[in-house]
Amino acid sequence: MREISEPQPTQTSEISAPRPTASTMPETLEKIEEIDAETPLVGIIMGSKNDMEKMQPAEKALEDAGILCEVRVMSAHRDPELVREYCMNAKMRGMRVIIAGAGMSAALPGVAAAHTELPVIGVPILGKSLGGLDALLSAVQMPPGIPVACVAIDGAKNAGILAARIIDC
Ligand code: RP5
Repeated sequence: MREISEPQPTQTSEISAPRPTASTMPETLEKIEEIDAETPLVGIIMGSKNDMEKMQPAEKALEDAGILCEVRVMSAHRDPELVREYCMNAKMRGMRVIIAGAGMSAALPGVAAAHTELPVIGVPILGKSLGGLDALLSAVQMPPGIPVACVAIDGAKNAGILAARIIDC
């Protein structure tokens, strides 16, 4: 019959206290926390600086919800390369949602959605003619597979609230 022996001591003498690694060093942790705290979760983009006032309620809604966002002007027609680059990098930068506002032939929400896997919320902006229907249809009539969630004409506030809800899910 085999005897049950006392558990053999392991080589504890060679095991020393864990050394601080990059991930446990207080100053590194501090830096990581700083980076996290400064990463915008929502990118608010718009086709013209003239859209700024109409898009402001989105920023305000996110601010009220305690969600960090960044605001950028870039036109799908005038700065296509910038839009492409911004949207392609958004997810990698830690963003969760893009809000895209534009008026007239509002290509920006759709072009944004074409270049990111993030949810894109389109805000059609009322222009000088057609009662904003031009922008509404441009944002809403997306081909299958490239979704844009579209709020009302000049509905930036709802876009901000919706983005906050998506992030809280
Ligand atoms: C769109 O054309 C912009 O989003 C803006 O709403 C509209 C007019 O642009 P601006 O002439 O005011 O720059 O691209």
